[in-house]
Amino acid sequence: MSIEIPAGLTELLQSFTVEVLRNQPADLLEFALQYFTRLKENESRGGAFGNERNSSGRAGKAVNFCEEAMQIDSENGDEEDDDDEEFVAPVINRFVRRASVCAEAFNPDEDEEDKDARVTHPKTDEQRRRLQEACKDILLFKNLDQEQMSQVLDAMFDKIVVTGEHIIEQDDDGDNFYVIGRGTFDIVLKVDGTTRTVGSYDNRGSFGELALMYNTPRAATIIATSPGALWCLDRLTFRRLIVKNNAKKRKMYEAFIGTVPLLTSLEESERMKVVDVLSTKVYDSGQRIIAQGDLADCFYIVESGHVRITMKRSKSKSDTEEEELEITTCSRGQYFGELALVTNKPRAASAYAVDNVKCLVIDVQAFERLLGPCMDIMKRNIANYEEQLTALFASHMAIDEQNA
Ligand code: 1OR
Ligand code: 1OR
Repeated sequence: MSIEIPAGLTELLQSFTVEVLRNQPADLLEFALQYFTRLKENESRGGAFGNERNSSGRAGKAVNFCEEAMQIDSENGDEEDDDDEEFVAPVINRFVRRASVCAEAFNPDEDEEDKDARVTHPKTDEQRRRLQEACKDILLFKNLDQEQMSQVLDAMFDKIVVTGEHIIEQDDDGDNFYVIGRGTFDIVLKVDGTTRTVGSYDNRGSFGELALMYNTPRAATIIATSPGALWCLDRLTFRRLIVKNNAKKRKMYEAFIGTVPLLTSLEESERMKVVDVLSTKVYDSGQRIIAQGDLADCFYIVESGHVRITMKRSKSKSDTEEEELEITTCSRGQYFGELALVTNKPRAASAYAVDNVKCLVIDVQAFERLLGPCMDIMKRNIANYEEQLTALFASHMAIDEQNA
């Protein structure tokens, strides 16, 4: 005897299960009641089942289950007009890690704010101050306007971690984006069965953006190597604010990034990933951008203006007094600040804004992750620096001797 499975049962249970995993409701029965009531309401409005999308096997937005990976720059205009049918989960507990999730529906061109989607975790003044301090150098937040930034700060919640704790496990689905409040963390990569530590964070920075931005499994494992504290931003808020901003950023920088000589060896899609992680910084004429001898954590491309690179050297062989020699100037499309990241040494030179300067800034982890294909060009230039350094110092020495 064969038992016939009613049409739609699998999809119905699947979508419900996804919503349960997504929301981790405290009262499952109550959640189920609300979920199926909303579903029925949608159906009577023609929104849920029996529509073209679902009959073709693709989940519709009306029940908010497993959407296909979002193309940030895609032409997903077909989803624009069914917003009022979107299912809003009744119970949301964002402190709970979700076991497995699928991509939330999101249209970056949508200007309409979904006020119901806002999440607020109350904080004391002291907590908010610490959070602001932790977030002030996070590149992904730099392009947000004041209102967006304040929504991000409202939505963040803290998490205390212990030594050895795995914050993120490679290949898992993404739940949160993390900003480091304090503590040290290793970045561990598993490739072909071998596990190795490829980098670390030391009391600053952020991680966990990739899975949320591109709907991919976690690209690395992050392990706490000391007791620490993290600020977490839930997936939905991250996508609503950061990914939306990235769509705008892509439009803004697409043309310029295509003209940067260093990046010509990257595919178009790789260049767009660079745009996703970059932030911009402006400097007034005379302002120092890099100080020789400092530890390095980012890389710069000049978008406008001129940057003077200088190097210190002793005034004479016996003298302890130093002077700054101008060694080169970078202009639009040129880069600097790669040397310390490639050699893992302190900054070899200083950089100053000559006029009003705007730079694209990329942090060290994104530099390592995305600019591998450009490494040959950079290494060739670094070999040139060494030759030029010897020549420059020799010529100054000759001038000094003539003057003596
Ligand atoms: P995620 O959501 O994929 C793991 O979760 C996180 O580790 C990832 O986001 C990044 O925020 C962070 N490769 C992959 N992920 C990295 C890397 C990385 N560095 C930090 N993450 N690197 C390339 C290794 C070949 C750079 C290592 C320094
Ligand atoms: P960084 O991370 O060390 C300072 O920070 C940056 O100045 C450095 O990376 C380079 O991007 C940039 N020698 C050393 N650094 C240089 C040089 C340079 N030119 C630019 N930078 N030269 C040799 C010294 C005479 C090149 C002279 C043309």
